[in-house]
Amino acid sequence: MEQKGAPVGRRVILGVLGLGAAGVALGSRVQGGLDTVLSEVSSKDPTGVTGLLPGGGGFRFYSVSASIPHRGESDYQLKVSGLVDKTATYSLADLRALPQTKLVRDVQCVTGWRVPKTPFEGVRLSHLLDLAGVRDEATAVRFTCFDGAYSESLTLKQARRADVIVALKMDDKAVTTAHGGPVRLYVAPMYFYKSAKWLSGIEVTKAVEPGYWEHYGYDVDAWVGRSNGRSDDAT
Ligand SMILES: Nc1nc2c(c(=O)[nH]1)N[C@H]1C(S)=C(S)[C@@H](COP(=O)(O)O)O[C@H]1N2
Ligand SMILES: [Mo]
Repeated sequence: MEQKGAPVGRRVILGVLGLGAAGVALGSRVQGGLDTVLSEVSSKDPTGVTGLLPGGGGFRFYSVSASIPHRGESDYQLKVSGLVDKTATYSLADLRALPQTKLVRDVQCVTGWRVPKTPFEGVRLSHLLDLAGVRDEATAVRFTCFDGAYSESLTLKQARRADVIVALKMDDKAVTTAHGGPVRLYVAPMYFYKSAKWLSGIEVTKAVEPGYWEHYGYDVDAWVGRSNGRSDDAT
């Protein structure tokens, strides 16, 4: 898939990047544009990427990387590091063995689409932070992804909320590769761009570092209905 898939992947990335930068200003018109890009890709797709594209449940597929990474049972690792007493590395089995929390909320993308009542299940981020022992000088958490490109961040206070989880399940099954599996972040009260897919690193830091889309103008504090120019409660 690497060879044949490259042009398809590049078209997706160009579409998403271009639209993403314009997305703040154009809102739902932009989403129409993205749908067009995606359906063009799927109609020409010889590689099987089609199966990963939307069609199920109203979700749009997003990746800023040209190829879709895959990691599974044998090679997935989540590292918790930075300003902590104990750096830790978790396998999928390790994460499954920790207490699981289920949240059922509406998923809201900043470009306008929404998927109502979507179940996510996994380990509370606060639990992983407690296990690591956060040092006094820390104020924020940075998330990195094994796509090698995306990053996100939260203040420590946001990260410790009960509705922020490291998700192993979405829609009551293992998070698919397309949706950022095997492990993605899920930040329920914020726009979906905070929910980093293909999560591989949780780093406790001194200060918030703006994430990928935040360099293109999206708000770092991405509360649904109260950020990115909205004052309504759109949830
Ligand atoms: N690693 C990574 N995470 C990401 C993104 C991305 O491009 N790469 N896109 C974000 C955006 S803008 C959205 S709307 C959601 C989309 O998730 P989905 O593909 O499961 O619908 O993932 C977020 N997390
Ligand atoms: Mo998004």
